[in-house]
Amino acid sequence: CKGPEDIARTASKEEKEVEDLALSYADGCSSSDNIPTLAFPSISTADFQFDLEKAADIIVEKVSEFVTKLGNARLVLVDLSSGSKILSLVRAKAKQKNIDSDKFLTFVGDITRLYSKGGLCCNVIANAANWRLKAGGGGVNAAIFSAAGPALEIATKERAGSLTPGKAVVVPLPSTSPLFSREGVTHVIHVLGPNMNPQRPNFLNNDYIKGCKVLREAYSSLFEGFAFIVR
Ligand code: AR6
Repeated sequence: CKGPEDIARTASKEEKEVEDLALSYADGCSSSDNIPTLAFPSISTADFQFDLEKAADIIVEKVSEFVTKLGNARLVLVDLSSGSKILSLVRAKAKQKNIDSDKFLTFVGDITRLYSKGGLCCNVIANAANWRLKAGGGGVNAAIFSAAGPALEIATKERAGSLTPGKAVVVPLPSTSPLFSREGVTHVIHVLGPNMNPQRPNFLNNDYIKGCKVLREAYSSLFEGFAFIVR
């Protein structure tokens, strides 16, 4: 039968073990691979229903513009399934443009599990956010806020209350977040892309002149935010 002191001792031993484990994950990630890396989803192409061909052209255009400005840093486009149409379109277009495959890659996996499930170290991840910067709602936004825990909601509120389409906000992730301790993520960059879904705010009603302009701005804001962290 354990007395209160024994219980307290056990609890603090367990806490210490959890802390050590967290540190060893973060260390494992940073020591095995310390190349600054941004993992990003394809902005606007699922819930926001943006045309995939047009989005792929813009991703490749913006990646090729920024990849040379980022020193040794890497950009990684992520999607959940190996059958992802956007990943295959972007891969083909990046090959045509001869983009350096050490600096830009595509990766199949959950953006919240890149290190623990895929062995890929990414110190920064991007979120396809909503204009209120609210947790939930589905897609990658729900996955990131849920995996990061309340620490991300608090840190986000400290930085911004809302976003306009085409803009991004860089949020440093507190070390208490499981995304930090387990995956080695130090920053989340929320990005708001153009919306072609009539059920969502800021609906562009198929105006692809405006939509493409906003999507270009969104990727520029995202990559500039990452360049700022890396510098
Ligand atoms: N890991 C990697 N990629 C993912 C994940 C994940 N866990 N989940 C989704 N994707 P979407 P949008 C891919 O719909 O079109 C939200 O509700 C997905 O396959 O998340 O910009 C927000 O609150 C697709 O390729 O973002 C906004 O209201 C990409 O991420 C709205 O949806 C983007 O899909 C934003 O819509």
